Amino acid sequence: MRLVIDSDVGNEIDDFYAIALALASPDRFDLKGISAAHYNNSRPGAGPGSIEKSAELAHTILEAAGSRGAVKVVHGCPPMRYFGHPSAGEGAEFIIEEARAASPEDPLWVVILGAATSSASAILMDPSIAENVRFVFHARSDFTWPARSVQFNVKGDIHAARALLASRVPLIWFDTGTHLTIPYAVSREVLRPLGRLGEFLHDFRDQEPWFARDDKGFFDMGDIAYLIDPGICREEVTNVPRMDEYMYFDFSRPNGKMLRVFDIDNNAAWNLLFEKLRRLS
Ligand SMILES: [Ca+2]
Repeated sequence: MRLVIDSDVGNEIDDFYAIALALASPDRFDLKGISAAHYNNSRPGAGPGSIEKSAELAHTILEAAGSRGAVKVVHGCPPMRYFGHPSAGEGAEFIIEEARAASPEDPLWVVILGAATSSASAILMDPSIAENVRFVFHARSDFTWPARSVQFNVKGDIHAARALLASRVPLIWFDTGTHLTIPYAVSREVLRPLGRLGEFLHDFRDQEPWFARDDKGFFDMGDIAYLIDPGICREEVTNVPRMDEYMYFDFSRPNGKMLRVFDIDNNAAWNLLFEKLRRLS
């Protein structure tokens, strides 16, 4: 399947695991590129420099996978300022270009693992791409669903998340909480020996103490694992809510239906990663 990953990879370790799983699955994905997304928190590199930071780390994981140059990295768009108005930039243009090259029978899947700015801007700039595109939005909010979202990616660009929910693009709301974890000792024993990429993924846990914790969630890997084997997740069909500027959902005027993925089998997801890396190494 045609795939673009829209990722704030500069922010977190789990985006690395998601991108690695996609890179290790050429039998499943035709990875067209990575759009480097902004993020905003108190971590170094956040804010105005975050798009550049995400782009830099996207190149780092491509290098570790031996795919540098083979997969395009584009700079995502800065946060939207007004609801309904796109934020122009390379990320949106790239998604439009790839969507135009796709078709309803062979659509472009865009997996959004950070704020949804580039993806939402693409659909606002050219609504005609809607039938050629599918969005998977990592919008984890399992404690507050269906009342509201309090999720980092949603908060990162509320205008953009609202635009996704209001669009005609088929949407998967990916909401599996903190289920994906792997103890440090297990990733050292099982993941690290799996080639250069496995070694990189494990060793990156040493960059920050909380990456190395046994209960660290590797949230974003779930979205890619789901696209490889939906059978390892549980999902439901739900109405698409509107969302207000305070991130509260409103189901009174639904915008069609969407899939909400709300559970993932932890061991099955890790085994998928190990199996793919084993084949590469
Ligand atoms: Ca992310």
